[in-house]
Amino acid sequence: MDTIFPQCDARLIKAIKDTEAAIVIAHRNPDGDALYSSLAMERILRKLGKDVQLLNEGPFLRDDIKALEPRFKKEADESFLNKNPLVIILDCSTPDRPGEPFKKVENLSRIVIDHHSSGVPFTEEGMSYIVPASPSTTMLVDVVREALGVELDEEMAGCLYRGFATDTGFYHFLTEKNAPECLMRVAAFTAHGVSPYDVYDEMHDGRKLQDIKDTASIILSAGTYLDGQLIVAYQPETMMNARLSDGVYASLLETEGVKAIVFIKDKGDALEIGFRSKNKSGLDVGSIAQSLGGGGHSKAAGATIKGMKREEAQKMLIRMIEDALR
Ligand SMILES: [Mn+2]
Repeated sequence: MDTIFPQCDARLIKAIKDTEAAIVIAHRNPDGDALYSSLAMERILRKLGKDVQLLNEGPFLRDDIKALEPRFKKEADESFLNKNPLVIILDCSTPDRPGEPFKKVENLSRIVIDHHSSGVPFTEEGMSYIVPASPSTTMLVDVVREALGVELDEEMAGCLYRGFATDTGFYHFLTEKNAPECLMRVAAFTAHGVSPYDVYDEMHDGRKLQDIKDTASIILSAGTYLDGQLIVAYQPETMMNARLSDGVYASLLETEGVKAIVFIKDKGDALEIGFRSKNKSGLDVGSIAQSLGGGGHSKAAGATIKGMKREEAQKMLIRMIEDALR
């Protein structure tokens, strides 16, 4: 059978088996896939009897991940570094993505497990497992788990499922190509006690009414461009909640005739740009984001723009989408 998951390099598996201690880092400003792939990897390593330290720069902005913050350190302990740990980097396409915590452990040997389409493998040959066809990093962690011969358990399955659910928008972004193998893995997670229904509620309920009103006000002020093919939304500096994006994208992408959404978030000293495109738009927003120094996937990506006013940035972004649609 054709597989979207190529075999893991034996050198990567050996590096994990041979080490006594490991540091696990995912990208800063983490989402569910970053954090839950870290937690799943921790569980796998502990089952193998390894010492583990989890690092993440944060911030832990979204309501659904805030509770996980205490499990992550901002910096590796000196005493832990003396154990010469293997550094396992998850869900990061470039060496700047893990942020501050990575600086102190840059000289240690490392492996990279990631599913972003842009980026560079920033490790030695045979020490990365990069599969852009995978809908989440947790799916790749599950492949590594298998290669290591570690049995699934309920906690691991819960983490692996949550990262998958986050990055697929609860199955929305799966295709006929990646669904068969991923859903087989999801079947195993549910057989180990994961309830998709409960996880959906856990990850969506409990939002503040003000956040939902803020989402509505961003949608109200959104404008259409390029004959309705593009919608640009704007989040002013006064609204800092990162949880608003999902709702904004989900609603605006349902607009008739739309091919892409550009979401500009004013962070005061910088503009954070989010891109989404429709599956059948033929638009690769990942490469647009990459040309701005960011990255991501072909249908979902992001970049940060500094030293530009909103109006100026917006004009440039509209032009970039227009060129890409041509
Ligand atoms: Mn991811």
